[in-house]
Amino acid sequence: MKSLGLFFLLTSSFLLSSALRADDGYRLWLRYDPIADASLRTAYAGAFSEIVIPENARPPVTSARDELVTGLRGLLGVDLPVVTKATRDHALILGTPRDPWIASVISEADLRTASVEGYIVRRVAHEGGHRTLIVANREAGLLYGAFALLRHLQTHEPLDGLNLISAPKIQRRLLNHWDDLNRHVERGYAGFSLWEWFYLPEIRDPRYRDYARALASLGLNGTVLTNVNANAQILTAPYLAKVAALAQEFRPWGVRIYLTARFSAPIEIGGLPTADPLDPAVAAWWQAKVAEIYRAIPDFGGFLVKANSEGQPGPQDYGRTHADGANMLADAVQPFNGIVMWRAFVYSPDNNDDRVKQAVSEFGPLDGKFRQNVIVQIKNGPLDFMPREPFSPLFGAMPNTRLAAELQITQEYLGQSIDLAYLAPLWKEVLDTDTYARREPVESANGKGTTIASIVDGSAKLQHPSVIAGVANTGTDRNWTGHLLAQSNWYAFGRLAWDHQLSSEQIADEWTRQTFGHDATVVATINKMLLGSRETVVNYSMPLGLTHIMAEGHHYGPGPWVDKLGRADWTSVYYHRADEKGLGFDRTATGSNALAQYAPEWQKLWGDPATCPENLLLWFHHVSWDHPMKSGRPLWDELCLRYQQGVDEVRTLQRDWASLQGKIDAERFTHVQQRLARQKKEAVNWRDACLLYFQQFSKRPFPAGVEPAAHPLEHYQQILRNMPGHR
Ligand code: BDP
Repeated sequence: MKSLGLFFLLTSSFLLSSALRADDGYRLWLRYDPIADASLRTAYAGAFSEIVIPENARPPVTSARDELVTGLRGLLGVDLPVVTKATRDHALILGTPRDPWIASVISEADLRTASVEGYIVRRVAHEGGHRTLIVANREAGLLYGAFALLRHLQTHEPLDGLNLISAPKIQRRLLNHWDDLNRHVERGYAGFSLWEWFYLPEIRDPRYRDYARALASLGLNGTVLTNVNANAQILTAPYLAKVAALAQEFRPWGVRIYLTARFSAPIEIGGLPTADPLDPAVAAWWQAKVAEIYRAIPDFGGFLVKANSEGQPGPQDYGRTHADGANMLADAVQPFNGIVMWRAFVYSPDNNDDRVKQAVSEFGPLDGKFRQNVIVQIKNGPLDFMPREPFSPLFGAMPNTRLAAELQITQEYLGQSIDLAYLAPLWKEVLDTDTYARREPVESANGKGTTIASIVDGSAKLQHPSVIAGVANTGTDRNWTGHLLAQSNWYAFGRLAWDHQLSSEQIADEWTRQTFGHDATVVATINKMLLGSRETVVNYSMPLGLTHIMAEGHHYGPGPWVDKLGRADWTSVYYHRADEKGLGFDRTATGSNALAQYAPEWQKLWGDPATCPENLLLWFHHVSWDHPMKSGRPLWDELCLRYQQGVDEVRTLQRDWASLQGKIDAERFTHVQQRLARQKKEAVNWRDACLLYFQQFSKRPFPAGVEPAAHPLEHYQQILRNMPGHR
């Protein structure tokens, strides 16, 4: 009895200590630690006896095999033999309908649903026992199916009745890295660039493989390696050899490489006197360059281009249009099935109109003028990845053009790698929004149901290729994303890129379980923290539709006083327009009339301060400090209380996290705890700085319930001025 007791004591303390082992977060959501629930582990283990793969399997099928072997060994403690013919009951079989037995058990309808890249993961009865099948029409689907099965096990879902059928809704699911060739990451907060250009092509960090695995686990199938503020050197032969080495590392995981193209490259590295897209010598230079790229990287995906935006060169330098520039590049990559993603993030130096209108004014008239392999890539909002913006009206303004959504995973304006902001709710808010955009050819009197997601995935317009891009939050930090919990944003972007109908809740729950295990309190607490976190950041930084009032340059912390910069629309005062009468930017007909760029349904709702949702009120309206809010309070009081609410919510986040002490390994616990403490400090800074600043105009006292600022306004202006800026 005694020894049995000791045995239990030892095993349970072993399990406990292994669950709480220090963890640096490197493994992301692909941890594959032993399933702690012994009966579940035994049940799962009994369900798999061997892994069957097609004969002469090549990557990515061999990658799927390796991942399954590793994953099942870790989770279940079993070492499964890999064979090419099923020899026993409970085989796990990877196959395509080219195998007649697979074709006989999977219906054509299911195969159609699985489409080009999707999968069917199903448990079927077979000769009195069971088999688990991972079936796909093409090899990449087997890889995604393998990851789907591992996710199923890692989230402790039942095997009985297992039947997952899934296909990506968007064809090109890409990360965009804003990585410079000197390894600085623009707006990167997780260390240096992962790409070791100096060491490549010979020396290849094993991390490249783990990066590609992580992408594949989410179904991401491409990556743009370089910054949109591009450097032409990447297109020179020595760099292309390095890019080819990375392509070799990523290819087994179904990840294709794309590059940014600097429009003036023909001058800078080609020795031409011009980069005019209509000059035949320029077009010929690009054609030769593209042929050279495809010789080195046969599955090269294409180019991403930022042109005539924030000082970048572009076709307008030669009096040509965005379409002229994009089409010239598109013609060069077309013979290789390449694409050009042409960014619509433009606001011209000589245009004094409201900045948020400028993309529509520049791109709207070009609708229908782009080649079929050009995709115009649009940020979710018309300004710039703010904590909250309305959707970009450009999504509704180009019915005859392929449009991609660009989302920002890195938290440039949401507290970088210090603040917690789970972004799935922000992205869902955009993707699920109905643009009411009229379709071409007009299918119905109004365009009801034309959501951003349906435009991006091509279903609204039946236009392909479809593209979604996320500006990456990865870097050389051991945990990849700087803030450990920001891994959830990489995860969420990938999952939504695959299936934008997944809910923020489901994605959070999957991520939490795979990253932190299954303790009910841990899961419920972290899910709750994630789900409310974006709104919390909005509350203490830019509530009620305020926007772009952050500190200049590094964009961290408050700066509502920022004025007098190189251009008016880089300042804060341009956006908040605080004066003695009130606050906010009038974008109705009495103001900039940016509202007119939206469908009538939106104009009606947003155009009237009485119906405009309060979370966008100050985006569309300049309202008086006494404007009555839904709560019955005047605007000033409501504003103050929102900032206070943001601070209070961060305190709740701290308390929630503190309640998990002892339930999470000390390393990860402390990592998050420290960041939340810093976030609390920053939230207080935001509240105090913004309220003291706006109080100069409102001339009203803080309402009851708002804590007094500890310092005068100058103090906050000073600390932020002296901030070292982010690395
Ligand atoms: C802004 C960033 C800047 C980027 C620019 C862009 O501050 O670093 O270069 O967007 O997207 O958000 O081109």
